Amino acid sequence: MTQILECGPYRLRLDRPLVMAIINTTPDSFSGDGVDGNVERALELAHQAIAAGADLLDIGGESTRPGSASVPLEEELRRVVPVVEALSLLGVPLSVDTVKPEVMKAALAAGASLINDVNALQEPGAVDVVAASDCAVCVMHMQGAPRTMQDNPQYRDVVGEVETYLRTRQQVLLDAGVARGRILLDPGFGFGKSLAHNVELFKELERLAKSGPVLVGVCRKRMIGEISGCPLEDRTVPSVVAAVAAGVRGAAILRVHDVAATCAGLRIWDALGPGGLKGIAE
Ligand code: HH2
Repeated sequence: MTQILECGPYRLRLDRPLVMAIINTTPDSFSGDGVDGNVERALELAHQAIAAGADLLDIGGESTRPGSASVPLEEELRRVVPVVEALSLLGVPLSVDTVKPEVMKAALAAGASLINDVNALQEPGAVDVVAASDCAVCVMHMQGAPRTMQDNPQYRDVVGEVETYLRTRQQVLLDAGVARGRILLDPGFGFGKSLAHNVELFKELERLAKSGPVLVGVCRKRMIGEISGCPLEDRTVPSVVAAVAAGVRGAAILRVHDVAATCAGLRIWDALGPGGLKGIAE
Protein backbone atom coordinates (compact mmCIF):
# COMPACT_ATOMS: atom_id res chain seq x y z
CA MET A 1 0.00 0.00 0.00
CA THR A 2 1.29 3.45 -0.88
CA GLN A 3 2.52 5.40 2.13
CA ILE A 4 1.24 8.95 2.46
CA LEU A 5 3.06 11.77 4.25
CA GLU A 6 0.59 14.05 6.02
CA CYS A 7 2.11 17.47 5.61
CA GLY A 8 -0.22 20.30 6.70
CA PRO A 9 -2.75 20.73 3.87
CA TYR A 10 -0.75 18.38 1.61
CA ARG A 11 -0.96 14.58 1.28
CA LEU A 12 2.28 13.45 -0.33
CA ARG A 13 2.31 10.01 -1.94
CA LEU A 14 5.57 8.22 -1.22
CA ASP A 15 5.35 5.75 -4.10
CA ARG A 16 8.46 7.26 -5.70
CA PRO A 17 11.33 9.19 -4.12
CA LEU A 18 10.29 12.83 -3.71
CA VAL A 19 12.81 15.58 -4.34
CA MET A 20 13.27 18.26 -1.69
CA ALA A 21 15.10 21.35 -2.96
CA ILE A 22 17.43 23.11 -0.53
CA ILE A 23 16.91 26.87 -0.25
CA ASN A 24 19.46 28.17 2.22
CA THR A 25 18.81 31.73 3.43
CA THR A 26 22.23 31.74 5.08
CA PRO A 27 25.35 33.67 4.05
CA ASP A 28 27.67 30.74 4.91
CA SER A 29 26.29 27.36 3.81
CA PHE A 30 29.00 24.87 2.92
CA SER A 31 27.85 24.47 -0.67
CA GLY A 32 27.97 28.24 -1.27
CA ASP A 33 24.41 28.70 -2.59
CA GLY A 34 22.89 30.52 0.41
CA VAL A 35 20.86 33.67 -0.40
CA ASP A 36 21.62 35.53 2.84
CA GLY A 37 18.00 36.48 3.57
CA ASN A 38 17.40 37.91 0.07
CA VAL A 39 13.71 37.17 -0.61
CA GLU A 40 13.87 37.95 -4.35
CA ARG A 41 16.79 35.57 -4.82
CA ALA A 42 15.04 32.88 -2.75
CA LEU A 43 11.93 33.25 -4.94
CA GLU A 44 14.05 32.92 -8.06
CA LEU A 45 15.69 29.72 -6.74
CA ALA A 46 12.29 28.36 -5.68
CA HIS A 47 10.78 28.96 -9.15
CA GLN A 48 13.78 27.24 -10.75
CA ALA A 49 13.54 24.30 -8.36
CA ILE A 50 9.80 23.82 -8.95
CA ALA A 51 10.23 24.07 -12.72
CA ALA A 52 13.00 21.47 -12.45
CA GLY A 53 10.70 19.04 -10.63
CA ALA A 54 11.06 19.72 -6.89
CA ASP A 55 8.23 18.26 -4.80
CA LEU A 56 9.09 20.24 -1.65
CA LEU A 57 11.32 23.17 -0.69
CA ASP A 58 13.46 23.12 2.45
CA ILE A 59 14.27 26.58 3.80
CA GLY A 60 17.14 26.90 6.26
CA GLY A 61 18.44 29.94 8.11
CA GLU A 62 21.28 28.38 10.08
CA SER A 63 24.22 26.52 8.59
CA THR A 64 24.93 23.19 10.24
CA ARG A 65 28.16 22.49 8.38
CA PRO A 66 30.89 20.97 10.55
CA GLY A 67 32.46 23.69 12.71
CA SER A 68 29.55 26.16 12.36
CA ALA A 69 28.25 28.16 15.33
CA SER A 70 24.58 28.67 16.13
CA VAL A 71 22.77 31.77 14.81
CA PRO A 72 20.93 34.12 17.23
CA LEU A 73 17.16 33.69 17.22
CA GLU A 74 16.38 37.18 15.88
CA GLU A 75 18.78 36.74 12.98
CA GLU A 76 17.36 33.34 12.03
CA LEU A 77 13.80 34.72 12.15
CA ARG A 78 14.89 37.67 9.98
CA ARG A 79 16.33 35.32 7.37
CA VAL A 80 13.63 32.64 7.34
CA VAL A 81 10.18 34.13 7.97
CA PRO A 82 9.98 36.58 5.00
CA VAL A 83 11.22 33.82 2.68
CA VAL A 84 8.58 31.37 3.97
CA GLU A 85 5.87 34.04 3.56
CA ALA A 86 6.90 34.73 -0.03
CA LEU A 87 7.31 31.06 -1.01
CA SER A 88 4.06 29.98 0.66
CA LEU A 89 2.19 31.42 -2.33
CA LEU A 90 3.84 28.94 -4.73
CA GLY A 91 1.61 25.95 -3.93
CA VAL A 92 4.33 23.48 -2.93
CA PRO A 93 4.93 22.19 0.59
CA LEU A 94 7.53 24.20 2.47
CA SER A 95 9.86 22.64 4.99
CA VAL A 96 11.84 24.71 7.47
CA ASP A 97 15.22 23.48 8.63
CA THR A 98 15.61 24.70 12.20
CA VAL A 99 16.28 23.50 15.73
CA LYS A 100 14.60 26.47 17.44
CA PRO A 101 10.97 26.12 18.60
CA GLU A 102 10.40 29.88 18.13
CA VAL A 103 11.47 29.64 14.48
CA MET A 104 9.30 26.54 14.02
CA LYS A 105 6.27 28.39 15.37
CA ALA A 106 6.85 31.50 13.27
CA ALA A 107 7.53 29.44 10.14
CA LEU A 108 4.36 27.39 10.58
CA ALA A 109 2.35 30.59 11.02
CA ALA A 110 3.98 31.95 7.85
CA GLY A 111 2.92 28.93 5.78
CA ALA A 112 5.44 26.11 6.34
CA SER A 113 4.03 22.58 6.56
CA LEU A 114 7.09 20.49 7.48
CA ILE A 115 9.60 21.00 10.29
CA ASN A 116 13.05 19.56 9.53
CA ASP A 117 15.09 19.42 12.74
CA VAL A 118 18.68 18.13 12.66
CA ASN A 119 18.42 18.03 16.47
CA ALA A 120 15.31 15.80 16.39
CA LEU A 121 13.14 18.22 18.44
CA GLN A 122 15.31 18.03 21.54
CA GLU A 123 15.03 21.75 22.34
CA PRO A 124 12.47 22.25 25.14
CA GLY A 125 9.10 23.11 23.61
CA ALA A 126 9.91 21.87 20.10
CA VAL A 127 7.76 18.73 20.33
CA ASP A 128 4.85 20.84 21.63
CA VAL A 129 5.07 23.22 18.66
CA VAL A 130 4.89 20.32 16.22
CA ALA A 131 2.15 18.53 18.18
CA ALA A 132 0.01 21.67 18.22
CA SER A 133 0.01 21.85 14.43
CA ASP A 134 -0.75 19.47 11.56
CA CYS A 135 2.69 19.74 9.98
CA ALA A 136 4.97 16.88 9.00
CA VAL A 137 8.26 16.55 10.85
CA CYS A 138 11.68 15.14 10.08
CA VAL A 139 13.76 13.93 13.01
CA MET A 140 17.45 13.52 12.22
CA HIS A 141 20.24 11.72 14.05
CA MET A 142 23.34 13.71 14.97
CA GLN A 143 26.15 12.69 17.29
CA GLY A 144 27.38 15.77 19.18
CA ALA A 145 26.85 19.32 17.87
CA PRO A 146 27.94 20.88 14.55
CA ARG A 147 30.91 22.71 16.08
CA THR A 148 32.66 19.49 17.13
CA MET A 149 30.71 16.59 15.62
CA GLN A 150 33.40 15.54 13.14
CA ASP A 151 36.11 15.25 15.84
CA ASN A 152 36.55 11.49 15.82
CA PRO A 153 32.92 10.24 16.01
CA GLN A 154 32.61 6.81 17.64
CA TYR A 155 29.95 4.09 17.55
CA ARG A 156 29.87 0.45 18.59
CA ASP A 157 27.11 -0.33 16.07
CA VAL A 158 26.32 2.74 14.00
CA VAL A 159 23.21 1.34 12.28
CA GLY A 160 21.74 -0.08 15.49
CA GLU A 161 22.43 3.10 17.47
CA VAL A 162 20.98 5.41 14.82
CA GLU A 163 17.94 3.17 14.39
CA THR A 164 17.30 3.08 18.14
CA TYR A 165 17.70 6.85 18.43
CA LEU A 166 15.28 7.54 15.54
CA ARG A 167 12.71 5.13 16.94
CA THR A 168 13.00 6.75 20.36
CA ARG A 169 12.41 10.24 18.91
CA GLN A 170 9.56 8.85 16.81
CA GLN A 171 7.99 7.41 19.97
CA VAL A 172 8.30 10.77 21.77
CA LEU A 173 6.33 12.33 18.93
CA LEU A 174 3.73 9.54 18.89
CA ASP A 175 3.29 9.94 22.65
CA ALA A 176 2.74 13.68 22.12
CA GLY A 177 -0.08 12.90 19.69
CA VAL A 178 1.75 13.33 16.38
CA ALA A 179 0.38 10.76 13.92
CA ARG A 180 2.87 8.24 12.50
CA GLY A 181 1.98 9.41 8.99
CA ARG A 182 3.47 12.84 9.76
CA ILE A 183 6.92 11.61 10.80
CA LEU A 184 10.06 11.28 8.64
CA LEU A 185 13.32 9.76 9.87
CA ASP A 186 16.81 10.77 8.77
CA PRO A 187 20.09 9.00 9.66
CA GLY A 188 21.90 12.36 9.33
CA PHE A 189 24.68 11.77 6.81
CA GLY A 190 27.79 13.72 7.82
CA PHE A 191 26.45 14.66 11.25
CA GLY A 192 28.97 13.14 13.67
CA LYS A 193 29.92 10.28 11.34
CA SER A 194 33.08 9.11 9.63
CA LEU A 195 33.02 8.05 5.99
CA ALA A 196 32.81 4.41 7.10
CA HIS A 197 29.80 5.22 9.34
CA ASN A 198 28.07 7.06 6.49
CA VAL A 199 28.65 4.20 4.05
CA GLU A 200 27.40 1.59 6.51
CA LEU A 201 24.25 3.62 7.18
CA PHE A 202 23.64 4.19 3.48
CA LYS A 203 23.84 0.47 2.79
CA GLU A 204 21.22 -0.16 5.47
CA LEU A 205 18.64 2.38 4.29
CA GLU A 206 16.12 -0.40 3.64
CA ARG A 207 16.44 -1.53 7.25
CA LEU A 208 15.98 2.05 8.54
CA ALA A 209 12.96 2.51 6.24
CA LYS A 210 11.19 -0.29 8.12
CA SER A 211 10.76 2.17 11.03
CA GLY A 212 9.26 4.93 8.87
CA PRO A 213 9.79 6.95 5.69
CA VAL A 214 13.43 8.01 5.40
CA LEU A 215 14.81 11.35 4.22
CA VAL A 216 18.34 11.27 2.80
CA GLY A 217 20.61 14.31 2.49
CA VAL A 218 23.99 13.58 0.92
CA CYS A 219 24.08 16.14 -1.90
CA ARG A 220 27.57 17.65 -2.37
CA LYS A 221 28.59 16.54 1.12
CA ARG A 222 32.10 15.57 2.18
CA MET A 223 31.31 11.84 1.88
CA ILE A 224 30.47 12.42 -1.80
CA GLY A 225 33.82 14.17 -2.23
CA GLU A 226 35.71 11.47 -0.35
CA ILE A 227 34.21 8.59 -2.33
CA SER A 228 34.28 10.26 -5.75
CA GLY A 229 37.46 12.29 -5.39
CA CYS A 230 35.55 15.33 -6.73
CA PRO A 231 35.97 18.85 -5.29
CA LEU A 232 32.83 20.72 -4.12
CA GLU A 233 32.27 22.41 -7.49
CA ASP A 234 32.25 19.05 -9.33
CA ARG A 235 29.94 17.04 -7.09
CA THR A 236 26.70 17.24 -9.07
CA VAL A 237 27.14 13.96 -10.97
CA PRO A 238 28.31 11.88 -7.98
CA SER A 239 25.54 13.45 -5.87
CA VAL A 240 22.91 12.47 -8.44
CA VAL A 241 24.21 8.91 -8.56
CA ALA A 242 24.06 8.81 -4.74
CA ALA A 243 20.49 10.19 -4.80
CA VAL A 244 19.42 7.48 -7.26
CA ALA A 245 21.16 4.84 -5.11
CA ALA A 246 19.28 6.17 -2.06
CA GLY A 247 16.00 5.96 -3.99
CA VAL A 248 16.77 2.39 -5.02
CA ARG A 249 17.51 1.58 -1.37
CA GLY A 250 14.10 2.87 -0.32
CA ALA A 251 14.58 6.56 0.57
CA ALA A 252 11.27 8.41 0.55
CA ILE A 253 12.65 11.96 0.19
CA LEU A 254 15.94 13.14 -1.29
CA ARG A 255 17.21 16.51 0.01
CA VAL A 256 19.28 18.05 -2.79
CA HIS A 257 20.91 21.19 -4.14
CA ASP A 258 20.93 19.98 -7.76
CA VAL A 259 17.21 19.53 -8.46
CA ALA A 260 17.19 19.37 -12.27
CA ALA A 261 20.07 16.90 -12.42
CA THR A 262 18.58 14.74 -9.66
CA CYS A 263 15.15 14.60 -11.30
CA ALA A 264 16.78 13.73 -14.63
CA GLY A 265 18.80 10.95 -12.99
CA LEU A 266 15.72 9.54 -11.27
CA ARG A 267 13.77 9.55 -14.55
CA ILE A 268 16.56 7.65 -16.30
CA TRP A 269 16.73 5.04 -13.57
CA ASP A 270 12.96 4.70 -13.49
CA ALA A 271 12.87 4.08 -17.24
CA LEU A 272 16.04 2.03 -17.68
CA GLY A 273 17.06 0.65 -14.29
CA PRO A 274 16.28 -2.92 -13.27
CA GLY A 275 12.93 -2.81 -11.51
CA GLY A 276 12.58 0.98 -11.86
CA LEU A 277 12.15 3.14 -8.79
CA LYS A 278 9.33 2.18 -6.51
CA GLY A 279 10.67 3.83 -3.42
CA ILE A 280 9.26 2.34 -0.26
CA ALA A 281 5.88 1.46 -1.75
CA GLU A 282 6.58 -2.26 -1.96
N1 HH2 B 1 21.98 18.35 5.98
C1 HH2 B 1 22.22 19.65 6.13
C2 HH2 B 1 21.24 20.50 6.65
N2 HH2 B 1 20.04 20.03 7.01
N3 HH2 B 1 18.54 18.23 7.23
C3 HH2 B 1 18.28 16.92 7.11
N4 HH2 B 1 17.07 16.43 7.47
N5 HH2 B 1 19.21 16.05 6.62
C4 HH2 B 1 20.43 16.46 6.22
O1 HH2 B 1 21.25 15.61 5.79
C5 HH2 B 1 20.76 17.85 6.34
C6 HH2 B 1 19.77 18.72 6.87
C7 HH2 B 1 23.53 20.22 5.70
O2 HH2 B 1 23.54 20.56 4.35
P1 HH2 B 1 23.27 22.04 3.74
O3 HH2 B 1 21.92 22.56 4.07
O4 HH2 B 1 23.52 21.89 2.30
O5 HH2 B 1 24.39 22.96 4.35
P2 HH2 B 1 24.42 23.98 5.56
O6 HH2 B 1 24.02 23.27 6.81
O7 HH2 B 1 25.86 24.45 5.59
O8 HH2 B 1 23.46 25.10 5.27
